Amino acid sequence: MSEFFNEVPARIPFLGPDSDDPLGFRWYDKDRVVGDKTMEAHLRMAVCYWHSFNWPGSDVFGDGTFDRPWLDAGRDPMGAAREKMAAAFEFFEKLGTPYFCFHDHDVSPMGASFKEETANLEALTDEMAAHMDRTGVKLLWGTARLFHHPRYMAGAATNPDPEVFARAGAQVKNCLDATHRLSGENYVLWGGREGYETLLNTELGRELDQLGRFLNMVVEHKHDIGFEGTILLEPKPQEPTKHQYDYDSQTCHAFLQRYGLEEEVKVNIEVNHATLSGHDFNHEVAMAMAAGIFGSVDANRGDDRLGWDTDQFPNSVEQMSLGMYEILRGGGFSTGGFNFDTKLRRMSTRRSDLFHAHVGAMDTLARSLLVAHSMLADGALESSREERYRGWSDDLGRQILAGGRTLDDLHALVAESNLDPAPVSGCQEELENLVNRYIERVR
Ligand code: XUL
Ligand code: CO
Repeated sequence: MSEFFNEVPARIPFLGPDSDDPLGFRWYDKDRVVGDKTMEAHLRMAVCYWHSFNWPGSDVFGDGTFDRPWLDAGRDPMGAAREKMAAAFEFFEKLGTPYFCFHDHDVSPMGASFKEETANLEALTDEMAAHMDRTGVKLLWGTARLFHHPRYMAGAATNPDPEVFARAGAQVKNCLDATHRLSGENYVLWGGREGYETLLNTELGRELDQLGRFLNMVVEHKHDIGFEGTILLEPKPQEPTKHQYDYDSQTCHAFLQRYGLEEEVKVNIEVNHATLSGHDFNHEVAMAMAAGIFGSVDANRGDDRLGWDTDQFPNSVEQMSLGMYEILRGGGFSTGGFNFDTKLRRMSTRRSDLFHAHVGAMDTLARSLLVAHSMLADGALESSREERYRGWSDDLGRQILAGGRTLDDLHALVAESNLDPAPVSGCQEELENLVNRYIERVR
């Protein structure tokens, strides 16, 4: 079989931190045991089909710049889809990520009718299954593209027209069935157009009810077909829609509770979406962990001065170590993992640039795992955090939380003993220095 990435060796090797080889891993040593698991099992990394194979490098001002022959105009859609699939699996195998993720229409042409769309996906799902068997690469999650076709311009589940809702439901059934057939470990819903542009034409409460019903139908179907993966919402505050309902982890949690889904659905947190919502990545992870809805991560980064989703490859060990710390502290991934929802810059036009980008990103996550694991194992942050909240284990704290004290009680207590607790340092700079020490010393 002719190779697409023929300038890259059959497998990216692990060469260690002193290596200068740009196509060797310096930190990602998949079999290295960190705590109770290998790096591969901790990180569960996935390549995304869409930006890496189904995006030509276009932007709103210009055409595609990348060498992706299967995206050329005039190609037979099924033939082009097969060529793309062969290149994608060659890439996954050479890179050595255990997983990939896809949208229905990344792998399968839309066709002229719904019947054709369904048949295309069924045929290409069988072919994906064969590639997966051959290479051992697994599916982290599937998702339906409910935001691309003009019919979804005013939303899919939140559309004012129930026929659009029905079309979206049928599309999700196809994609969830395909994900199940491929033993996908999760199914994701990113509501890119589940929101509004202007309140002047929008019934916000009604749209939320529609979205709640849609998600319940997805969960009902999951149980009907025996899909055991996790259903995940992917929070994002805006872009493409001005306001999106799945704003951030905390908003998603309230939504899930309101529609009775908090035990059924978790979140797929994307780093760049976190920053767009005005939060740090580690905040989003910690909030989801606290609510019991942490599921998976779309690993990428934004740009400090650009207010949109730049989807760059993660390269900050500090940012990812802080997020990783919250993930490990909460017990790590179960069905989730790190999916590289990442785009090359438009000028990165060599075929090998896709490898350089992923190798750097995988090394960033591997090194961050080592940093986070040793910070947690040494307990340095945990012991000062425990000390900070120590009062809550004493009588007063326990009684307050158990509901055994009223405001009258507190008034009497404070008046009686003239309670006037002294402020205690939060030691923030000392703790920040401690994190930097771990980053400097990791090996
Ligand atoms: C968009 C985004 C999507 C989802 C899948 O910002 O992150 O790629 O991850 O639909
Ligand atoms: Co994403």
